[in-house]
Amino acid sequence: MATDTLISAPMLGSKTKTRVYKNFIDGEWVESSSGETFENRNPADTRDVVGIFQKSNAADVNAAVEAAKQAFKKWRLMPAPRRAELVFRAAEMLIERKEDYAREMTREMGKILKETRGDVQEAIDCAYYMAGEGRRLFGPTTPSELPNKFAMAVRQPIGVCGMIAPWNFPMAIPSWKLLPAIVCGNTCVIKPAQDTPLSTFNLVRTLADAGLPKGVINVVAGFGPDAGAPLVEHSDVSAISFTGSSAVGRNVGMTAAKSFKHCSLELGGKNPMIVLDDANLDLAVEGALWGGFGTTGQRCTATSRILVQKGVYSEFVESYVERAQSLMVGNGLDESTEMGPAINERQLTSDLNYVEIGRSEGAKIVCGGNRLDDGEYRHGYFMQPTVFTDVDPRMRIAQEEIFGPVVSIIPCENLENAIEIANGIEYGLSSSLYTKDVNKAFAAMRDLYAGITYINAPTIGAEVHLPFGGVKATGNGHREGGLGAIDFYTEWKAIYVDYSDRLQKAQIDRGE
Ligand code: UN1
Repeated sequence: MATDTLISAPMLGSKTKTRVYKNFIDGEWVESSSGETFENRNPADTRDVVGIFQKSNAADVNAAVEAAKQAFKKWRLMPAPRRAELVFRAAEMLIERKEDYAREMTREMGKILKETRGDVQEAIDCAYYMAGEGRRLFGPTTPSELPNKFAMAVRQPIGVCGMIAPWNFPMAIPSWKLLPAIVCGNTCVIKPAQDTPLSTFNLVRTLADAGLPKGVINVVAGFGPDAGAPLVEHSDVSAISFTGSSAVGRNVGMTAAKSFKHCSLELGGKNPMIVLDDANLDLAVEGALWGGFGTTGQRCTATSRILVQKGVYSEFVESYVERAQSLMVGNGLDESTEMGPAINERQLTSDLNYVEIGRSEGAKIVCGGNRLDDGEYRHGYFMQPTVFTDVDPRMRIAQEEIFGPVVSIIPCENLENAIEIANGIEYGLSSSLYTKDVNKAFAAMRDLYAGITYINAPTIGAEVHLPFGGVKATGNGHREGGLGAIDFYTEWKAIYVDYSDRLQKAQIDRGE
């Protein structure tokens, strides 16, 4: 099956070939109905065109949903363990393709190779985990209140699921959505982020190579208003899973509500790390660097606020800044690079704008703050790792999700004060505490109002078999990962089997 074609395009100053990737609908690779396409460029070097993708619209989405609707008729009847075997096979194939896919992901997304290998690994982990779920999908059997009557609840698939994925985890997050959905017997239409469609294509191509029947997963590339909105509005789509900003998530949720679609929203974060006086300070500094500048700060779970107790404040700031200043920024394909570029010009402009906001609010900038645009940097969206200190928790840089390498350090008095600051934001995704005091750790585990809490580890690093998601403006009560995903992609059906051979009336026939 031909999955893509090559065309000649100017790249890196010479005539080289650029791949054209088509949409994947009903098992075929097809062009957008409008014939329009868009380019996917490398954010570390915008001369590098990673691929050309289809600019899809409502007609393409309609075709994809129709294919998924037809495929659902058979797929829902395939035994779940058989569906899961296919996902297991895909996991094995992803292991073989891991390095190639990681390199392509670094080219399209910018994050460093170590991290893109981790991103593919997360899809592999998810595939193994969900493959196992295919032999569970447990539901309860429970006694009936009536004699000679059997009661149980079974999980049933929902139908066609629409997915809108973000660019920061271009294979892992699509895997969190697609794999539980198909193991549960649903069929899917996914719109990858316009900045990173290739990694979703690589995941779906692998599933197709592992034997996925046509129409079970369909991919339409494109932009939110043209391709995402028609998916959310489509009357044949029964569930929507969206990861992105809280502003867009609110609209997705409101639109989905009109047709009573199941809707899972995974939105913003402003994740605090608390460092107490008794913490292992070296460990906290290393964790805060990884949490703050890993993925160039472009994780929903990024450690964007560090709340440091006064007794260790100066010492922490000094060594954190020293380490942040020496981080190697550059092209993620170079193994020595520690931090890659921003995803695109708009994100970089927004990051730099937050630097100005922080300055104008009176926070002290102690590291970075500038765009890097000389030499090799001039073709990409690079900026320095940036640290603000003496940040007041009410400042915008301490309240709003920046999604870039800009970290705010906030002094705090004690654990109680730190937890109050940590919780004093509109989001509630991840949180972390560094301490050696087990009593304080348990109090924080109880009192940090967030979907995830780490002790002596930064705010990033979630594993696929645990619930992932958050409270307040971070989401709408659903979880990805673990059993939360199985819950989202199934409907409960209660089944009663009466073998008494007479009419028994629940709540009425009590044998009294
Ligand atoms: C995200 O933060 O956008 O927990 C997803 C982590 C990764 C997934 C992050 N496993 O850091």
